[in-house]
Amino acid sequence: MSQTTLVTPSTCCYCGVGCGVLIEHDGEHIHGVTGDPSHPANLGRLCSKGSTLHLTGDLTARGLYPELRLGKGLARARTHWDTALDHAAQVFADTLAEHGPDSVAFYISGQLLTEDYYAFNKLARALVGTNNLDSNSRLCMSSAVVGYKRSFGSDTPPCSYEDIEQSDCLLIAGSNMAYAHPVLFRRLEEAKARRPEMKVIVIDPRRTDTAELADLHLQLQPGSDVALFHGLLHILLWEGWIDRAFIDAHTSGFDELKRTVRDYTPAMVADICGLRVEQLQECARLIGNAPSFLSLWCMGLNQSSNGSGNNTALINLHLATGQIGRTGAGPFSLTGQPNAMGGRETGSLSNLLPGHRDAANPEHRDEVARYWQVGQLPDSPGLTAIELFEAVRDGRIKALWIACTNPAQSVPNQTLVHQALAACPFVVVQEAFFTTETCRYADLLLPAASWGEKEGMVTNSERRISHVRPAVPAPGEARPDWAITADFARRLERHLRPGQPSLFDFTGPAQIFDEFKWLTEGRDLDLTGLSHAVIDEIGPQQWPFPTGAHQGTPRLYADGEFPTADGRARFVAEQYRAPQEKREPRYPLTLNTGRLRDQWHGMSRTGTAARLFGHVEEPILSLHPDDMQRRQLKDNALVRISSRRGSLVLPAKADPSLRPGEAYVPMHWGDRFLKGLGINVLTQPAYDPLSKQPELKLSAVAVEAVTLPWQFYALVEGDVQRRFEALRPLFEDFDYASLGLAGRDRPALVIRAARAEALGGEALAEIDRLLGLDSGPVLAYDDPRRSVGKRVRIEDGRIQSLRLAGETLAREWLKSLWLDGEADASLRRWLLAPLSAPPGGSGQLPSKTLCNCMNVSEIAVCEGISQGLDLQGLKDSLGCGTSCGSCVPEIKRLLAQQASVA
Ligand SMILES: Nc1nc2c(c(=O)[nH]1)N[C@H]1C(S)=C(S)[C@@H](COP(=O)(O)OP(=O)(O)OC[C@H]3O[C@@H](n4cnc5c(=O)[nH]c(N)nc54)[C@H](O)[C@@H]3O)O[C@H]1N2
Ligand SMILES: Nc1nc2c(c(=O)[nH]1)N[C@H]1C(S)=C(S)[C@@H](COP(=O)(O)OP(=O)(O)OC[C@H]3O[C@@H](n4cnc5c(=O)[nH]c(N)nc54)[C@H](O)[C@@H]3O)O[C@H]1N2
Ligand code: SF4
Ligand SMILES: [Mo]
Repeated sequence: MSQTTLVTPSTCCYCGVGCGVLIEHDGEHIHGVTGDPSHPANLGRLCSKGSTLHLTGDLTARGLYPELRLGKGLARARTHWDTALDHAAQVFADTLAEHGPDSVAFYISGQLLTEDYYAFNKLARALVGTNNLDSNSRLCMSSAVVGYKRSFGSDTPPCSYEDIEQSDCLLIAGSNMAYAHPVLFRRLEEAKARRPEMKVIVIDPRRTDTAELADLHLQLQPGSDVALFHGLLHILLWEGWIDRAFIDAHTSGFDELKRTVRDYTPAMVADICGLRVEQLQECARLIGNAPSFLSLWCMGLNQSSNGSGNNTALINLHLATGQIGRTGAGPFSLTGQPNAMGGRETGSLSNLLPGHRDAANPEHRDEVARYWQVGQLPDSPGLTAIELFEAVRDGRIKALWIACTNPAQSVPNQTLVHQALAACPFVVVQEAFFTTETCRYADLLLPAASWGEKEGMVTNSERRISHVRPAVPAPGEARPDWAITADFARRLERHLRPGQPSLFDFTGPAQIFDEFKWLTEGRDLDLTGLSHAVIDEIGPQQWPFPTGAHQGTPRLYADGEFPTADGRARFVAEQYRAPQEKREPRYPLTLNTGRLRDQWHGMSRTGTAARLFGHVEEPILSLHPDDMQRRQLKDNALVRISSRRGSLVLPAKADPSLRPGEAYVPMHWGDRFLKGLGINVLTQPAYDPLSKQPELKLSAVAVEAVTLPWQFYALVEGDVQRRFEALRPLFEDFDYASLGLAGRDRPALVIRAARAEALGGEALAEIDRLLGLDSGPVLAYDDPRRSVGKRVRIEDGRIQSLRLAGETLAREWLKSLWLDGEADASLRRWLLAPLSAPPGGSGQLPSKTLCNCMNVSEIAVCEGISQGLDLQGLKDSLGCGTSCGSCVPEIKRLLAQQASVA
């Protein structure tokens, strides 16, 4: 292996900001990742996730070889690619022959590259002849797609990141950018520091780190955004803060909308939204008087049974004020996944076709069919994500192909999803990490190359296309997604189109992109001037970029021309509808779910980097302090949270950033990391009637204390993935069990669990064996009368693993001894004494790592603050916040709290 460091410029595989990264490697392994200073999205910055990408490649979690199960109930066995794909082609061909094209479905992902998407699209629509091709973007962006199309006539977000820096008034609705788009948030923080007169409005039922930056935070009742936006328009009209000339020249439908919003009086809207009339007036004043007004939004608006209405109601504000097509102005939907936009471009939702076309439009179908040289494309509507899993459960779908997404964690109403996957006759899963919940159900499991190993294009939130480049070979026999798909398609062609020339003679991503791009010719997103080579030469570019162009397009609609039939943008008058589930006596709280700063979705990747658990280590259910008190709950008490669909046991914590009556839980814990099918066992599948996007942000729930006196805690260093797989099944018998990692240089698996009664001796012995606590240098203490026991393995003067059973008062103390590499006399004394509490008392709370880059704990920051240090002082003395900056909002929040206490 060569010792020289090679550098490959590529793109981060997490969020839709689309940061450029420089991958440092030796041709075999990736050693480091830094921000690419020349990439226009991030100009060298990275967040806590991007900068730790090189720590996430644990090979023991990766898929290396295809695995095939030859009958339900049997185990999967390793197989060859040829056998795997021939078998899949045979099963698909048989199913299609017997049950027709709509008996199979493809469920894909916003994390695929443009070329991967294109291959799947052609496979489903041109070869199989079904529109049953949907993606996890249904859970994510489909309301934004509907919103843009209804208002503008096409799915064309008009803005650029620079507009965020240049705007005079920025409205951020249902987006926690500080966690979910951190590098953009850094750019916003810096712009606001440079131009303090810039106003920021945040609309979110929680006081997030994003809201901390706001001049005005509207902490509205969840699900009431349509009423709020109509109420704001009502005030703008009343005050005359609208742009009549723009409305007359460039829009249609204003009179109808005016009639609609007439009813949305400030008093009524304040009541629906749980806000004060003055707050509405202040918000309207900021918008109505701003030279430029930009809005950003994300899942708080999209993941709603009013998702498309939320989008159009917000866009209405821009059209009414003429705030579009200018610097610092416009409605700017933030995309979540790295290539959510590419999915829209290639038509990867069941109702779309490549090139921003519609599957329901016969002309569009003809255009694509002609280009692909197939007779026709299917005209029956395809299933959308929620409908798709219902159809799988009902037996209508008999073969399901899943790629680059983990529906057995991320789709609402998990009970149904797990039933569906278990019942489906043939499930193919194309995955980079074989650890996910969905992989368990695969009859055929195919190893996919992943970030750092594969090549193609991605489009970020600002329509900018970047080249994702490989640095190292994929491990084992893992292959790029486009190649797997095309190889399968060619084998299926032998059954369906024998003797005809292949539709899938792809030679590589560059050639696939060139084939795809001509489907965008002359359309809003025209990419025909781009290619892999062009991007390599002139850097990432924003579409449209037609043939002959020399640079991309930063802003659209400057001329007030919109891609509708009459060239005018449309006001959409959609009434406010109350959310699908309401609080009621049996379910008196509403549950909101969302992201943590350092985790990504189902944690298949981030969950392999121990340090990313430092910020939040457990799936905490947050409740308003009043709701905790009403239930007489103390912090970290275990509670049962139930919805109409299922229930889970979780530790609860008071969180004053919530409104009373609301619960919040991070979305990341699925059945692997948390016993009980994960967070989405609770959430509801109800969806928006137009976008079919489910209401993941609002479910009615009940929370009650549970008594689970027999507690369990274990920590074991090394070989974490294998131990994880072996230990996880043994915790099915617990009422609560969460697994995660801890540490930095020496990762450990950490298990917290609880039951009503003591676990049997044999089961405990089996756990001890897997923890390496059954023999060797292990100190043990047991008190069988109380069913309490402790085990610590000490090697080379350090704790190597430990287990507490019965009660766990000493767990944080022991964890800190392990972290510090200490095994001193006090530990030995404690171990051999009946006392369970650690020396110095039992009140120690878990200490979280605020700054991941510099490894600075919350305790250290709080101590610094109490010594009088300000942000700069903390940076200088502790180093926190000096690298990626992701922790800065939280440090500011702690400083503000201290100031308000003082
Ligand atoms: N760290 C991290 N970053 C990510 C991801 C990740 O997994 N981890 N995932 C990426 C993806 S795919 C996506 S889609 C984005 C999501 O990015 P965001 O949408 O910003 O993230 P969320 O935390 O899902 O939700 C945003 C906010 O919506 C608020 N909200 C809930 N209900 C309502 C409501 O009724 N009205 C309003 N106005 N707000 C409401 C929530 O309180 C929450 O603060 O993040 C991307 N970035
Ligand atoms: N309760 C609740 N649920 C939610 C949300 C919420 O806010 N609340 N948000 C929703 C949203 S917005 C989204 S986008 C979804 C995300 O939900 P998912 O799509 O299920 O999320 P991921 O865990 O990112 O799944 C991507 C999978 O692809 C695998 N993978 C990574 N790279 C590659 C690759 O190159 N090729 C292949 N084939 N596989 C790869 C990863 O290991 C991972 O298992 O979750 C949704 N679910
Ligand atoms: S903001 Fe963070 S997660 Fe998003 S692309 Fe940039 S480095 Fe990656
Ligand atoms: Mo998303």
